[in-house]
Amino acid sequence: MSVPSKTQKPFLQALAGETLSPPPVWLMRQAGRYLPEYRATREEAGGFLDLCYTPKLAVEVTLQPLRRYAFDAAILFSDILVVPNAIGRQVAFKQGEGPVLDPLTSRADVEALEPGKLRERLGPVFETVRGLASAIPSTTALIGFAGAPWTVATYMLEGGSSKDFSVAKSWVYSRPDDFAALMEVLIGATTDYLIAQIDAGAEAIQIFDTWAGVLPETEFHRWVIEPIGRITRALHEQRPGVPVIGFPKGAGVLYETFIRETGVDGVGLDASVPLAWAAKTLQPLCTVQGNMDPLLLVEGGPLMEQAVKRLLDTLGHGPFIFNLGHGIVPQTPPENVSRLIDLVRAPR
Ligand code: 1CP
Repeated sequence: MSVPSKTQKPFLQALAGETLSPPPVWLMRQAGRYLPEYRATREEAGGFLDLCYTPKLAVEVTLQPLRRYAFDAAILFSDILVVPNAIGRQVAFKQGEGPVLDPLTSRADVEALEPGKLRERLGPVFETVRGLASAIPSTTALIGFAGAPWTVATYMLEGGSSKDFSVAKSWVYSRPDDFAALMEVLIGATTDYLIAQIDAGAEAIQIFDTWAGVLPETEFHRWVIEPIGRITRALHEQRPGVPVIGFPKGAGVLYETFIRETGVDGVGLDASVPLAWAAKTLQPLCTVQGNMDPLLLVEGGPLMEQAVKRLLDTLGHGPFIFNLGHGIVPQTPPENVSRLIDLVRAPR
């Protein structure tokens, strides 16, 4: 039996620069709390990290949305915070709250990180990827992912979610050498982690820089563009042919420089990016992915229909992957997701 070639997978064709009609579609956080079957499996797992570290259950929740909807891609079920956990930090997810980490407070804490342990400790994640590679439909692509160093660093320094990123920014501005040391560790660990996901069967990589938009221009270059550029170049050199999508959420006009300087194959647009500008300025540079507001998916109805039409009219004439501008929110009615896919796939 022949291995399915890339040409059978619309998601990979779009990332290779092809214009497809209809465009491929998947949704960030397509597995998650809006699905009752996810809530049941999560209950069975106990904690959220137990779910991420139990391959059988992680494979199951990755496949759940694919049973309901014919998405063109599956994304490994895990979290960006397994990396800090694997290099020696405590990470906990309390039901209904965000993540909680023991914050790094000193250079000694940075020097005590254990990037050499990552591959062994994240063995269950690679086993999940291997399980998925053999379980997903032949036209569905498998996406591996990691958080970008800046976004992961914010959680490690703040000890969890943040409103103003004051602790992380105080490291950036007043302890630049300590911050640079932390970022070096994260750049190396993230590259290593993504290579291992590719070797386990991931066919494309997405790098989530959720908090990219809180940095001023100078720091955006240094701590968003440079690290993601280094990771992307390392992946392209060491595992050629595997496309990389960058998602520098909130980057605004810096999206253009981000694409030019990182060399990503695709870029995830957040919901605030103007579509005509994206079509003219960004789409000639790489494949664009996005960017419907996740709250319009909660709303459904004519407002969602108009948004889908506008996206297809504006970005559908070039390399494009339909997605949201950020992850699906828990209050999303599952039937609105079916309707969305029908609208994206309707003959035009
Ligand atoms: O069941 C639960 O209560 C946990 C909710 C949840 C889920 C479903 C968390 C906790 N993480 C995830 C899975 C997840 N996280 C995936 C895989 C599933 C999929 O996409 O289908 C991915 C790609 C992520 C990535 C992630 N985790 C990001 C980057 C993307 C984004 O949404 O911005 C970030 C910032 C995180 C941290 C995190 N993990 C969980 C939460 C609630 C958060 C956000 C905390 C915050 O807002 O600061």
